[in-house]
Order: sequence, then C-alpha cells, then structure tokens
Amino acid sequence: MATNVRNFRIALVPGDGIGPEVVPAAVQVLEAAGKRFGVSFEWKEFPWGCTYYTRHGRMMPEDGIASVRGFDAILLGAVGYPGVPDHVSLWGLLIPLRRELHQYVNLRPTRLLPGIRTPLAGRTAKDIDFVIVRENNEGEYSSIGGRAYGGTDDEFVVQESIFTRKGVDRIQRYAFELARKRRGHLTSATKSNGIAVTMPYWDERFAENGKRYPDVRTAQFHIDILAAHFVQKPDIFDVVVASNLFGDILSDLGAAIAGSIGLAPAGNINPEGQYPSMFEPVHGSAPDIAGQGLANPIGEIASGAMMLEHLGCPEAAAAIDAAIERVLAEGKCRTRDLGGGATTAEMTRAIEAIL
Ligand code: GGG
Repeated sequence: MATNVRNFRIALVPGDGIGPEVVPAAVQVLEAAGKRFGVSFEWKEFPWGCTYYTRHGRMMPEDGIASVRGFDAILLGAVGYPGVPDHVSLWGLLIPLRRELHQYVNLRPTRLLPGIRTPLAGRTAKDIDFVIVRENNEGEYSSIGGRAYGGTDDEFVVQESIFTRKGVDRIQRYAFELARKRRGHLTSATKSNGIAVTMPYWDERFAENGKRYPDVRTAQFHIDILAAHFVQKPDIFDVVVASNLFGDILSDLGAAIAGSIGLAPAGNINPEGQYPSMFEPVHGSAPDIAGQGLANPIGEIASGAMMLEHLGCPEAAAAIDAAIERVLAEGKCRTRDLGGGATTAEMTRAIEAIL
C-alpha cells in the first residue's frame, strides 16, 4: 500500500436503465485499485435522470451544474428511458453537463481486447486500435431551429448546425496532438460533397490546422466510405477526428467491430482542467435488460480507468485495464453481450479479484 494517499471527490450520476447497475460496479473496482495504489475517493451520488424527471418535471435540479462544478471528476452511467422523449432526457442532462462544463472533447478509444471476437473476419487485436476524437459541444447537435405552419400542409422544420472557428480548431488540434503521441496518423471525417457549407469549412480548417503538425500524416474521407473502411480496413486508423454527430455514429460502429458496445469507454474532457471532466460508457441505458443484473460493467469500469488516468494516476488506470484484459483473455467470465451467462456482479468481482 502506498503511503501518500491522494484523495479525489467524484460526483456519481448513475442516470437511467442499466446506469445504476454499472456505476456501482465501477466504484467497487476503483476502490480496489485505489487501495493498491494509494488513491482514495469521496463519492457523492446525484439521483438525476428520467425517474427524477417524472417526479420533478426536469432531469436535474436548476442548480445541478453548479453542484457538480467543484468535483474533481464526474462518473456517469446512462441517460434515457421510455416514457421521457429521448431529446428531452439528453438535452436535460447529458448535453448541459457536456456544454456548461466545457467538455469539448469526447475521447472514445476503440480497441479489440484479447479474447474478444470481432465480427470482422480474419482481424486480430493488432488491426483494431484507434481513438475517435469527437467534437462534443457544437456541430449537428443543436437546439437552434423551429417549426412553422404546424399541423398544415405547409409545415416545415429547420435546425441549424453550428461550427465555430474556435470549436473546430480546438478539437482538430487536440486530435493532432493526440496523433503525435500515438502512431502519428490522423483521419478527418467529412461529408463536404453533400453538406456544402459546414463540411467544406471543417476541411479548410483541417488543412490549415495541419500546417502546425507537419510530422503528423493525415487522411480525409467522406463519412460514408469512412464507415465502410472501419469494417474493411480498420488497421489504417490511428486517431480519427469527427464532428459531434459523425463521431457519435462512428464510435458505436467502432465499439461493434471491437466486439461489443458493452466494452467501450469514453471521456468527456475539459482539456484545460478549469471544469471537471466526465467519464461514461459509450452504451446507453439499455431498458431491455435493465434491472436484471445482466449488463456488462466493463464499459463503465474502463471509463473509470480513463478517469484515473485523467486525474494523474496512470498506474492505477493501467492496473484496471490489465485486470479487464486478463479476465477477458481467460474467457471464463463472459456477460450476455459477449455470449456468456455471467452477471454484472460476477464480472465485477472477477476484475476486482485480480486487482
Ligand atoms: N452512457 C451515456 C449514454 O447514455 N449515452 C447514450 C446516448 O445516446 N448518448 C448520446 C450522445 O452521446 O450523444
């Protein structure tokens, strides 16, 4: 046991569906890693989400953002449940947290782990190892727009995408920096043939920002063929930078080729550290299996490892990742999404036991 214990205050937002099942699993594993590496946690849970909505008519209290603002980080489960429209739940909780805490980078590592079968024939772990850098604060995720002539034959809706110079440059530069630390290759997701204003602008800034990084090799693909390349040649990718919507879609596809969306972690990062960053699995609330103890907790646990890395505890983070890899490589403990019968609790205990 280390002597200099570091303490972190973590806000827990389990949210909806399987969120309240996988967040405690991550806490259990983080506690175990903390004991080994001299890290302690002060957890505070915020019971926000769709159940809160049914009681209070909102997804979180008015001062919700202010109450998590002072924490070192936030660990979130999932958002959304039948009965509350998806756009209401997302725009009432996840999106305000990401935006008001200036978490403008959504980091989504995509890796085929040992012992996990990819649906792509003939591919192994060395072929699937890339990071998606998703713009997280603007782009196609926008509430600017409206409806006119409602209920008539002339009815129409308009929604504006927002691509600011500041927003595009900071996400692209973050991705260039990350590529520099990895294998030195960055792919940009575009659609500048069909989306004729914002995407040519995205491409123009990509070319301009790239001038600062002559050592990083670049590629650029329209999102449609880029999706096909994820399936047909995943080995060409190192870092992929994408707008908010493209990055979201690509990361579910990435998780699928890496064997299961239940395994995929993510970090909503405020790189400047002026606001807490927030960690959450890529998966959603999975109402179909909620409450049955069947959810794979690995996406949440691996998000917890990303949180530790972000907080400056790389050894503890690496130990959690190594424990996950060992359990998966051994192949004895498998949740339903991986073709097995293990429960959330059994998978959590297997990872904790290694730590
Ligand atoms: N684990 C977070 C979660 O519930 N994600 C579901 C989802 O649909 N998120 C939308 C997004 O990431 O933009």
